[in-house]
Amino acid sequence: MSNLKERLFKKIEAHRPRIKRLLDEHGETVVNEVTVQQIIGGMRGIKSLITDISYLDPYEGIRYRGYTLPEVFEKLPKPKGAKMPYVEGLFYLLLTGDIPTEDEVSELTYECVFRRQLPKYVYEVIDAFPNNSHPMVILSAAVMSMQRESIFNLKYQRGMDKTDYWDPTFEDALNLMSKLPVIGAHIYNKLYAKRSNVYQDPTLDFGGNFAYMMGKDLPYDDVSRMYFILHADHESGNVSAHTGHLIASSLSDVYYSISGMINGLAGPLHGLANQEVLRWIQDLRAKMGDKVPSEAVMKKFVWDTLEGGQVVPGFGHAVLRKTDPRYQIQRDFSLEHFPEDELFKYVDMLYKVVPPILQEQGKAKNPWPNVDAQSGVVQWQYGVTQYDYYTVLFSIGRALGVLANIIWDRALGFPLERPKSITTYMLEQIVGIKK
Ligand code: HAX
Repeated sequence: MSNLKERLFKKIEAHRPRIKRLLDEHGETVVNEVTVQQIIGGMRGIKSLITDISYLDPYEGIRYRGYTLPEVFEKLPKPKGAKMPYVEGLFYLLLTGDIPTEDEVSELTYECVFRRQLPKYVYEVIDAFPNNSHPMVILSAAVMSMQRESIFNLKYQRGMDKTDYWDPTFEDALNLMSKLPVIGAHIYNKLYAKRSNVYQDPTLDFGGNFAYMMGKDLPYDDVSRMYFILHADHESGNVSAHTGHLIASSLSDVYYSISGMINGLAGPLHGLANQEVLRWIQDLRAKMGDKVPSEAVMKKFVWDTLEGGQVVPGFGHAVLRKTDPRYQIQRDFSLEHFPEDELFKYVDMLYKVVPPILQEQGKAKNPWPNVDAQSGVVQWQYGVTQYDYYTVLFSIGRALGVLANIIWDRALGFPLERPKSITTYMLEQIVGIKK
């Protein structure tokens, strides 16, 4: 058993009695009351999911296993010469809650290199798609095609004790997580770079090998590490994380779950917003020619968007009530590496003009930018200008958190998810509306 798996097993054994005690001694304790607004309004704010992998505070932003993002970037081990940490180290942290040592990350990285090899049929599935398919469709289908590889599914069919479910799920998760960057890079090379027979570099880590397969020079390796780590988790209630968890709760394996997660992320109100931001800015850029717009022009562009009944992509959030720290970290990176870039100047001006406009309009509860407002600009700067592709990158990152959660779901024996629905008439009766 690997060091990581051994440590994880100890943590699981220590955690199981905590869940049992909560259920046995406090199963009937009321945590929340639910309002009509919450039932109709997408279940906002109802405390009804449990995860220890990350927690989102509306004002502070995300913490992974108790660590803020700056702490995560500072504390996790980094490859030689890199400024950003190993993605594998982040996965170790998400799974165990412990910051791994250099040796522990090396062992996991080594383990993942062996699992990176993509079966030939997956390349064929990807290659079979027409070149005008959206990359998220191809990604979802490629993951789905690998379901036959599931060790969990095989062992389940043969019969397995419930307490052992986490073990083959861990194996599936490590296999899928290692292969996702290879799938992502192959989709990029097929659709945009038109490069075939791209090899991997087994001496490189998750982020380094991804940059290598994308054909991008340094520091795109660090950009990739930063990007995957920033997008890894945002507690359990967001659409992608919740979809992954929900599907897995029926004991579907991680291939079904992550394919579903990808489909949820592909919506413009969620992960696709990073693509939408770039598309939206390019519309204005096309009108402006080479010039950066004045503040007055930018304000009009924002108002026109709102008055056209559209949302301003990259702004607002269902939970956050301040500037997203994931935005801030990418902004700081941009300020350090390309402060004079024209596209960055657009984004920077939006940071200035959008919040007061959303406040004046008075609808959005959070007028501040989220992660997606800034992430496309960073990719663009390093040559990934095909913005349809950005949500694929988000997916590779998000899978890390969702996979870690699914392993823990299995370890703690969380049951099939099944909330209760009622009819409109029943709700009217509850509040006393008479027909
Ligand atoms: N532009 C215009 N209107 C906005 C807005 C924005 N950026 N953000 C919120 N609103 C509007 C909502 O559409 C809603 O309008 P209606 O009452 O007419 O339905 C109203 O303000 C109240 O919404 P809210 O409670 O503040 O926000 P929600 O929790 O309902 O929605 C969203 C959160 C992220 C979906 C929303 O802010 C939005 O659509 N933002 C733009 C798209 C975007 O950037 N999505 C990515 C979010 C981060 C993420 O998940 N990344 O993956």
